[in-house]
Amino acid sequence: MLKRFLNDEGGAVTVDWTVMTAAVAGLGLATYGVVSGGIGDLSGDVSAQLSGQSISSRFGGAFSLMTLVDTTFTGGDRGDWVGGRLLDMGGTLGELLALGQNETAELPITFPDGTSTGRISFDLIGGDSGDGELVTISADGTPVLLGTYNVRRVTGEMIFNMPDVPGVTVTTEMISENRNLGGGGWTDAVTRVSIALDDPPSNLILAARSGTNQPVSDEYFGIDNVTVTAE
Ligand SMILES: [Ca+2]
Ligand SMILES: [Ca+2]
Ligand SMILES: [Ca+2]
Repeated sequence: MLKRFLNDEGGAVTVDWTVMTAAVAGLGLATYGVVSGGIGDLSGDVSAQLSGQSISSRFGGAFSLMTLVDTTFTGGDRGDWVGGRLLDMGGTLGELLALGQNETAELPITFPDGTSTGRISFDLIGGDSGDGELVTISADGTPVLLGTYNVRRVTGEMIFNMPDVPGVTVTTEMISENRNLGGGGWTDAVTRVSIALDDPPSNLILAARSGTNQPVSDEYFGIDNVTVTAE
């Protein structure tokens, strides 16, 4: 019986086709009936989300904290700093940007639109046998921090003076003093410097100038662990 059915090539294909297409069409209608409510609901949600979306033309309010610079001079990476010299002082000082006799190093900074506060932080190192020389930190040419380093003081410390500059707040925190941290055999001093700028300009040049008067093998000022953030 099966053999005869398999060998039988007769029959009305149109009847089978009509029944099958009717079944498929019916299934499609049934499926639409089940999901149409959900799809309509979802497309309504998407429409509401898209039409309610606004795009800000300013960064203002679009960011709360943005890191612009994070430089440790590791592996000889000086970031955007211009001037000075990359040296590995060994010890716990390691790689830093050193300023020798009357050298200046500059960091160009770009603050995004909408920055209400710019924060610049770095370690300032008084290295080796400094004997009362001055280091000057400036923002766009205006001195914001003056420091002296004198290894011959009993404490081997740095002493700071902050000029009164409107919109600029400078704080210093002593990290280490009167200990040899690297470089020559003399003791060194490390101070964490933090500079807060209210409504900073879009482009600002941070500069550090060393007033040392002997080679870097004797004395230097150093910069390390630089971060700049925008809020
Ligand atoms: Ca370093
Ligand atoms: Ca030293
Ligand atoms: Ca000197």
